[in-house]
Amino acid sequence: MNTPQTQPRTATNVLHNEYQRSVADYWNTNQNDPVNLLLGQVDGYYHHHYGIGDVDWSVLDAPESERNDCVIRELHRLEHAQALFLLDQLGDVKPDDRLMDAGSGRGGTSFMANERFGCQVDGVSISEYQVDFANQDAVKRGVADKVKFHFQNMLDSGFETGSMRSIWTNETTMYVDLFKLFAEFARLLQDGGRYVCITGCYNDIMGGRSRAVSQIDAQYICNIHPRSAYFKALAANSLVPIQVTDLTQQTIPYWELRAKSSVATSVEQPFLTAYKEGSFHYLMIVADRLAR
Ligand code: GPP
Ligand code: MG
Repeated sequence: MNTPQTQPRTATNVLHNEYQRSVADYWNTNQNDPVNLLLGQVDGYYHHHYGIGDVDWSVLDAPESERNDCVIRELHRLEHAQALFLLDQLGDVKPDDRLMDAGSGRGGTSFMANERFGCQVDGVSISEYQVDFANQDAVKRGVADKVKFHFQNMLDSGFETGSMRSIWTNETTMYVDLFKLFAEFARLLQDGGRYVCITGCYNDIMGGRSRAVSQIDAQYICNIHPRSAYFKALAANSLVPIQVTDLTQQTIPYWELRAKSSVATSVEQPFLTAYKEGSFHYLMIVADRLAR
Protein backbone atom coordinates (compact mmCIF):
# COMPACT_ATOMS: atom_id res chain seq x y z
CA MET A 1 0.00 0.00 0.00
CA ASN A 2 1.22 3.49 -0.79
CA THR A 3 1.35 5.84 2.13
CA PRO A 4 0.22 9.29 0.92
CA GLN A 5 3.17 11.65 0.66
CA THR A 6 1.51 14.10 3.03
CA GLN A 7 1.57 11.66 5.94
CA PRO A 8 4.61 12.28 8.18
CA ARG A 9 7.28 9.66 7.69
CA THR A 10 8.37 7.96 10.86
CA ALA A 11 10.34 4.78 11.49
CA THR A 12 7.00 3.09 12.17
CA ASN A 13 5.58 3.62 8.69
CA VAL A 14 8.85 3.64 6.69
CA LEU A 15 10.44 0.48 8.07
CA HIS A 16 8.13 -2.45 7.45
CA ASN A 17 9.90 -5.31 9.18
CA GLU A 18 12.81 -6.40 11.39
CA TYR A 19 15.13 -6.88 8.41
CA GLN A 20 14.59 -3.30 7.23
CA ARG A 21 15.10 -2.06 10.78
CA SER A 22 18.46 -3.82 10.97
CA VAL A 23 19.58 -2.40 7.62
CA ALA A 24 18.54 1.11 8.71
CA ASP A 25 20.38 0.60 11.99
CA TYR A 26 23.55 -0.42 10.12
CA TRP A 27 23.57 2.76 8.01
CA ASN A 28 22.48 4.99 10.91
CA THR A 29 25.36 3.82 13.09
CA ASN A 30 28.00 3.57 10.34
CA GLN A 31 28.87 7.26 10.69
CA ASN A 32 32.62 7.00 11.11
CA ASP A 33 33.51 5.19 7.87
CA PRO A 34 36.86 6.52 6.62
CA VAL A 35 36.53 4.63 3.33
CA ASN A 36 33.58 6.86 2.46
CA LEU A 37 34.28 10.03 4.48
CA LEU A 38 37.93 10.49 3.46
CA LEU A 39 37.08 9.86 -0.19
CA GLY A 40 34.13 12.26 0.01
CA GLN A 41 36.33 14.97 1.50
CA VAL A 42 38.45 14.98 -1.67
CA ASP A 43 35.89 17.15 -3.49
CA GLY A 44 32.69 17.05 -1.44
CA TYR A 45 30.86 14.26 -3.32
CA TYR A 46 30.14 11.47 -0.84
CA HIS A 47 29.58 8.15 -2.60
CA HIS A 48 28.32 4.79 -1.40
CA HIS A 49 29.32 2.69 -4.35
CA TYR A 50 32.48 1.30 -5.88
CA GLY A 51 34.76 2.42 -8.70
CA ILE A 52 35.48 1.57 -12.33
CA GLY A 53 38.34 2.20 -14.74
CA ASP A 54 42.07 1.72 -14.96
CA VAL A 55 44.12 2.55 -11.88
CA ASP A 56 47.01 4.97 -12.11
CA TRP A 57 49.42 2.72 -10.22
CA SER A 58 52.01 5.50 -10.01
CA VAL A 59 50.16 6.67 -6.86
CA LEU A 60 51.97 3.91 -5.00
CA ASP A 61 55.32 5.46 -5.99
CA ALA A 62 54.49 8.86 -4.46
CA PRO A 63 56.73 10.02 -1.58
CA GLU A 64 55.64 8.37 1.65
CA SER A 65 54.25 11.61 3.11
CA GLU A 66 51.88 12.00 0.12
CA ARG A 67 51.18 8.38 -0.78
CA ASN A 68 48.10 7.87 1.38
CA ASP A 69 46.45 11.03 0.02
CA CYS A 70 47.25 10.05 -3.54
CA VAL A 71 45.67 6.61 -3.09
CA ILE A 72 42.54 8.12 -1.52
CA ARG A 73 42.23 10.57 -4.42
CA GLU A 74 42.65 7.78 -6.94
CA LEU A 75 39.98 5.60 -5.29
CA HIS A 76 37.65 8.60 -5.26
CA ARG A 77 38.36 9.33 -8.93
CA LEU A 78 37.30 5.78 -9.82
CA GLU A 79 34.11 5.97 -7.75
CA HIS A 80 33.29 9.31 -9.35
CA ALA A 81 33.87 7.78 -12.80
CA GLN A 82 31.35 5.06 -11.96
CA ALA A 83 28.69 7.68 -11.10
CA LEU A 84 29.43 9.65 -14.29
CA PHE A 85 28.99 6.47 -16.30
CA LEU A 86 25.64 5.81 -14.62
CA LEU A 87 24.46 9.37 -15.42
CA ASP A 88 25.40 8.83 -19.07
CA GLN A 89 22.64 6.20 -19.28
CA LEU A 90 19.74 8.22 -17.83
CA GLY A 91 18.50 9.40 -21.21
CA ASP A 92 17.61 12.80 -22.62
CA VAL A 93 16.71 14.36 -19.29
CA LYS A 94 15.39 17.94 -19.41
CA PRO A 95 15.43 20.61 -16.67
CA ASP A 96 11.67 20.15 -16.11
CA ASP A 97 12.02 16.41 -15.58
CA ARG A 98 12.23 14.69 -12.24
CA LEU A 99 14.67 11.95 -11.27
CA MET A 100 14.74 9.52 -8.37
CA ASP A 101 17.81 8.11 -6.64
CA ALA A 102 16.58 4.96 -4.91
CA GLY A 103 18.89 4.35 -1.97
CA SER A 104 20.60 7.72 -2.12
CA GLY A 105 23.21 7.32 0.64
CA ARG A 106 24.98 10.59 1.41
CA GLY A 107 23.75 12.05 -1.87
CA GLY A 108 26.82 12.12 -4.16
CA THR A 109 25.17 10.82 -7.35
CA SER A 110 22.03 12.94 -6.81
CA PHE A 111 24.05 16.18 -6.72
CA MET A 112 25.93 15.16 -9.84
CA ALA A 113 22.63 14.46 -11.64
CA ASN A 114 21.22 17.85 -10.70
CA GLU A 115 24.38 19.57 -11.94
CA ARG A 116 24.29 17.71 -15.24
CA PHE A 117 20.56 18.01 -16.05
CA GLY A 118 19.45 21.00 -13.96
CA CYS A 119 16.37 19.10 -12.87
CA GLN A 120 14.74 18.10 -9.61
CA VAL A 121 16.21 15.02 -7.98
CA ASP A 122 14.53 13.11 -5.16
CA GLY A 123 16.68 10.72 -3.17
CA VAL A 124 15.20 8.20 -0.79
CA SER A 125 16.87 6.29 2.01
CA ILE A 126 15.72 4.33 5.04
CA SER A 127 18.64 5.78 7.04
CA GLU A 128 17.62 9.00 8.79
CA TYR A 129 21.30 9.77 9.35
CA GLN A 130 22.00 9.60 5.60
CA VAL A 131 18.91 11.67 4.75
CA ASP A 132 19.99 14.39 7.21
CA PHE A 133 23.59 14.33 5.99
CA ALA A 134 22.53 14.71 2.34
CA ASN A 135 19.89 17.39 3.05
CA GLN A 136 22.47 19.44 4.96
CA ASP A 137 24.80 19.10 2.00
CA ALA A 138 22.01 20.29 -0.33
CA VAL A 139 21.61 23.42 1.80
CA LYS A 140 25.39 24.08 1.76
CA ARG A 141 25.40 23.68 -2.00
CA GLY A 142 22.42 26.04 -2.39
CA VAL A 143 20.33 23.42 -4.23
CA ALA A 144 17.89 22.39 -1.48
CA ASP A 145 14.96 23.58 -3.65
CA LYS A 146 15.93 21.08 -6.37
CA VAL A 147 17.68 18.17 -4.65
CA LYS A 148 15.69 16.67 -1.81
CA PHE A 149 16.33 13.64 0.30
CA HIS A 150 13.45 11.79 1.89
CA PHE A 151 13.24 9.33 4.75
CA GLN A 152 11.30 6.87 2.65
CA ASN A 153 11.22 3.24 1.68
CA MET A 154 12.00 2.71 -2.00
CA LEU A 155 9.44 -0.11 -2.07
CA ASP A 156 6.74 2.37 -1.12
CA SER A 157 7.96 5.86 -1.89
CA GLY A 158 4.62 7.64 -1.98
CA PHE A 159 5.57 9.76 -5.01
CA GLU A 160 2.94 10.28 -7.67
CA THR A 161 2.30 7.66 -10.35
CA GLY A 162 4.14 8.48 -13.60
CA SER A 163 6.06 11.36 -12.01
CA MET A 164 9.63 10.21 -12.76
CA ARG A 165 11.52 10.58 -16.03
CA SER A 166 14.27 8.26 -14.83
CA ILE A 167 15.15 6.28 -11.73
CA TRP A 168 18.44 4.73 -10.73
CA THR A 169 19.72 2.33 -8.10
CA ASN A 170 23.45 2.51 -7.49
CA GLU A 171 24.23 -0.70 -5.59
CA THR A 172 21.08 -0.76 -3.52
CA THR A 173 18.90 -3.50 -5.01
CA MET A 174 20.51 -6.22 -2.88
CA TYR A 175 18.50 -4.95 0.07
CA VAL A 176 15.05 -5.51 -1.41
CA ASP A 177 12.75 -7.92 -3.23
CA LEU A 178 13.24 -7.15 -6.92
CA PHE A 179 9.67 -7.92 -7.95
CA LYS A 180 8.27 -5.48 -5.40
CA LEU A 181 10.91 -2.88 -6.27
CA PHE A 182 10.38 -2.98 -10.01
CA ALA A 183 6.59 -2.91 -9.57
CA GLU A 184 7.06 0.36 -7.65
CA PHE A 185 9.45 1.74 -10.30
CA ALA A 186 7.01 0.80 -13.09
CA ARG A 187 4.35 2.77 -11.22
CA LEU A 188 6.59 5.81 -10.73
CA LEU A 189 8.10 5.99 -14.22
CA GLN A 190 6.38 7.84 -16.99
CA ASP A 191 5.74 5.92 -20.22
CA GLY A 192 9.11 5.44 -21.92
CA GLY A 193 10.89 6.45 -18.71
CA ARG A 194 14.25 4.90 -17.96
CA TYR A 195 15.60 2.76 -15.16
CA VAL A 196 19.36 2.37 -14.64
CA CYS A 197 20.71 -0.23 -12.25
CA ILE A 198 24.30 -0.84 -11.23
CA THR A 199 24.57 -3.87 -9.02
CA GLY A 200 26.58 -6.84 -7.87
CA CYS A 201 24.79 -10.10 -8.66
CA TYR A 202 25.81 -13.71 -8.30
CA ASN A 203 26.27 -15.91 -11.30
CA ASP A 204 23.54 -18.51 -11.16
CA ILE A 205 24.85 -20.07 -14.36
CA MET A 206 27.42 -21.60 -11.96
CA GLY A 207 24.94 -22.55 -9.23
CA GLY A 208 24.19 -20.86 -5.92
CA ARG A 209 26.04 -18.28 -3.84
CA SER A 210 29.73 -18.94 -3.50
CA ARG A 211 31.41 -18.57 -0.12
CA ALA A 212 32.88 -15.21 -1.18
CA VAL A 213 29.43 -13.89 -2.19
CA SER A 214 28.02 -15.03 1.17
CA GLN A 215 30.83 -13.16 2.92
CA ILE A 216 29.87 -9.95 1.09
CA ASP A 217 26.22 -10.48 2.10
CA ALA A 218 27.24 -10.93 5.72
CA GLN A 219 29.40 -7.79 5.74
CA TYR A 220 26.59 -5.51 4.57
CA ILE A 221 23.49 -7.42 5.81
CA CYS A 222 22.31 -7.70 2.22
CA ASN A 223 20.96 -10.49 0.00
CA ILE A 224 22.79 -10.44 -3.32
CA HIS A 225 20.40 -11.64 -6.03
CA PRO A 226 21.18 -14.06 -8.84
CA ARG A 227 21.74 -12.53 -12.25
CA SER A 228 18.58 -14.18 -13.66
CA ALA A 229 16.34 -12.58 -11.01
CA TYR A 230 16.95 -9.11 -12.44
CA PHE A 231 15.67 -10.01 -15.88
CA LYS A 232 12.68 -11.97 -14.59
CA ALA A 233 11.65 -9.10 -12.32
CA LEU A 234 12.12 -6.47 -15.06
CA ALA A 235 10.09 -8.49 -17.56
CA ALA A 236 7.31 -9.00 -15.00
CA ASN A 237 7.04 -5.25 -14.52
CA SER A 238 6.94 -3.72 -18.02
CA LEU A 239 10.64 -2.79 -17.89
CA VAL A 240 12.45 -3.71 -21.10
CA PRO A 241 16.27 -3.90 -21.09
CA ILE A 242 18.01 -1.87 -23.79
CA GLN A 243 21.57 -2.30 -22.57
CA VAL A 244 23.41 -4.71 -20.29
CA THR A 245 27.08 -4.09 -19.49
CA ASP A 246 29.31 -6.40 -17.52
CA LEU A 247 31.55 -4.01 -15.57
CA THR A 248 33.37 -6.77 -13.68
CA GLN A 249 36.73 -6.37 -15.41
CA GLN A 250 36.49 -2.60 -15.03
CA THR A 251 35.96 -2.73 -11.28
CA ILE A 252 38.68 -5.26 -10.37
CA PRO A 253 41.50 -2.64 -10.48
CA TYR A 254 39.58 -0.47 -7.97
CA TRP A 255 39.44 -3.42 -5.57
CA GLU A 256 43.13 -4.21 -6.10
CA LEU A 257 44.04 -0.65 -5.14
CA ARG A 258 41.55 -0.51 -2.26
CA ALA A 259 43.07 -3.72 -0.84
CA LYS A 260 46.45 -1.95 -0.63
CA SER A 261 45.02 1.26 0.86
CA SER A 262 44.78 2.58 4.43
CA VAL A 263 40.96 2.53 4.11
CA ALA A 264 40.63 -1.18 3.32
CA THR A 265 37.77 -2.71 5.32
CA SER A 266 38.42 -6.47 4.81
CA VAL A 267 35.62 -6.88 2.25
CA GLU A 268 38.23 -6.45 -0.51
CA GLN A 269 39.35 -10.09 -0.62
CA PRO A 270 35.79 -11.52 -0.90
CA PHE A 271 35.09 -9.09 -3.78
CA LEU A 272 38.32 -9.97 -5.57
CA THR A 273 37.81 -13.70 -5.07
CA ALA A 274 34.17 -13.60 -6.19
CA TYR A 275 34.90 -11.54 -9.31
CA LYS A 276 37.97 -13.54 -10.29
CA GLU A 277 36.39 -16.98 -9.77
CA GLY A 278 33.40 -15.89 -11.91
CA SER A 279 30.76 -16.39 -9.21
CA PHE A 280 29.84 -12.71 -9.10
CA HIS A 281 29.40 -9.90 -11.63
CA TYR A 282 29.36 -6.13 -11.43
CA LEU A 283 26.52 -5.38 -13.82
CA MET A 284 24.82 -2.35 -15.29
CA ILE A 285 21.31 -2.82 -16.67
CA VAL A 286 19.44 -0.08 -18.53
CA ALA A 287 15.71 -0.61 -19.10
CA ASP A 288 12.79 1.44 -20.43
CA ARG A 289 9.22 1.43 -19.21
CA LEU A 290 6.64 0.16 -21.71
CA ALA A 291 3.76 2.51 -22.50
CA ARG A 292 0.71 1.88 -20.29
C1 GPP B 1 28.64 0.23 -1.11
O1 GPP B 1 28.47 1.06 -0.05
C2 GPP B 1 27.50 -0.65 -1.43
C3 GPP B 1 26.88 -1.54 -0.63
C4 GPP B 1 27.17 -1.63 0.79
C5 GPP B 1 25.91 -2.53 -1.11
C6 GPP B 1 26.54 -3.84 -1.49
C7 GPP B 1 27.08 -3.75 -2.85
C8 GPP B 1 27.37 -4.77 -3.67
C9 GPP B 1 27.87 -4.52 -5.05
C10 GPP B 1 27.21 -6.18 -3.26
P1 GPP B 1 29.70 1.74 0.69
O2 GPP B 1 30.45 2.66 -0.19
O3 GPP B 1 29.09 2.31 1.92
O4 GPP B 1 30.65 0.51 1.08
P2 GPP B 1 32.11 0.66 1.72
O5 GPP B 1 31.91 1.32 3.04
O6 GPP B 1 32.61 -0.75 1.82
O7 GPP B 1 32.91 1.51 0.77
MG1 MG C 1 32.42 3.17 -0.23
